[in-house]
Amino acid sequence: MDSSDWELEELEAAFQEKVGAEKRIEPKDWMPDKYRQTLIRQMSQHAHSEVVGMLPEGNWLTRAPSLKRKTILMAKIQDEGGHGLYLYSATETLGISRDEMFEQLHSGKAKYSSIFNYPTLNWADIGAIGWLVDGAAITNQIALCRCSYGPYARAMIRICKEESFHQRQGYEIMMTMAQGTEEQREMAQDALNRWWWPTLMMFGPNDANSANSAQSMKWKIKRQSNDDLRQKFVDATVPQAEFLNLRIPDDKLKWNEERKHYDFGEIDWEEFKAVVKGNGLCNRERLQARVEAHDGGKWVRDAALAYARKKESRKAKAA
Ligand code: BYC
Repeated sequence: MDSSDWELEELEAAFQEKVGAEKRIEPKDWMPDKYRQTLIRQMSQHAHSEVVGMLPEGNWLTRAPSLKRKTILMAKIQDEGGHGLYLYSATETLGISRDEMFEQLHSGKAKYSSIFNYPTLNWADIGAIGWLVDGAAITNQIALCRCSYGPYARAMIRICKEESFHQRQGYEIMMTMAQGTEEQREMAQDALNRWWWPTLMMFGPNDANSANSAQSMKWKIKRQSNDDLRQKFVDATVPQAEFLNLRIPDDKLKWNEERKHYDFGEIDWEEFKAVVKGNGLCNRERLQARVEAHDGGKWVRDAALAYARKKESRKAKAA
């Protein structure tokens, strides 16, 4: 072992001690390369999920059932775009450029949440996304508010506040439909049937198969395991479904008095893997929409850059 190895070991030990003492890591602090890479991976994927996540809901903007519903949905979608922007900015503090992140998304190298590869077929799907998808996102993101990396943790605090409004608006749509006509109730049930299992997949593979969890927990990037968060979500959501008088599509779902948790059935991991690999119902459509939006926006970026350069050169001349 030469002196640089010693030095690295000492730096790593000091880093782990700092993390263990619940001190936040900030962009200019020393960090192990793998910590940086893990954060870039997770945070950029999270940012992409927010931005791709605008697409399934955008599908219903022109067909929202009232002006009130349309304005609420528009505000929610804009919030998701904003979340993407905070997260891209927070990820840039780790030394990757936004262009590189977009390149990774557009080439299919970077992942985004599997959930956004499912279609939104009826208006109740917008309720189900708010209730279930945002509900699952909050469950996961509350834990991330205590992430060891400062910029990520701070972004999460604001995002969680906005997500909780999204979750409530989704639940309110479900309640309206569940208490509406028989046809509306059936639409709400149909949406729950289609979104339940994909929502459970959002939390990622079971702990035993989660490649990144052990190290991410040690570094306090992740504070709770995939399975613990999934269980938390199920426990919180079952009574909400009961209140709506809707049935969760799982015959194995049952309260376990001993564990004080709901038992639930096995996720179809083959479906999860297929969706993550790019073979879900909407993967191609989603990526194509993002690439077209990026290409179509080039003139706006060029114009903004030309304006900024002109302003700079005027300033320099005046000085
Ligand atoms: N989909 O070792 P694991 C929102 C990948 S959007 C796709 O457990 P990790 C909203 C995982 O990346 C909120 N891929 O990974 C927006 C890994 O592959 P790589 C989205 C998944 O990172 C609009 C591999 O599987 N939230 O709120 O320790 C409208 C092994 O997994 C998925 C976030 O992004 C998946 N579901 O844990 C409405 C939260 N699950 O990267 C709402 C931030 C796993 O090694 N992310 N994979 O090639 C996280 O908390 C963690 O990354 C995860 C996975 C819990 C998702």
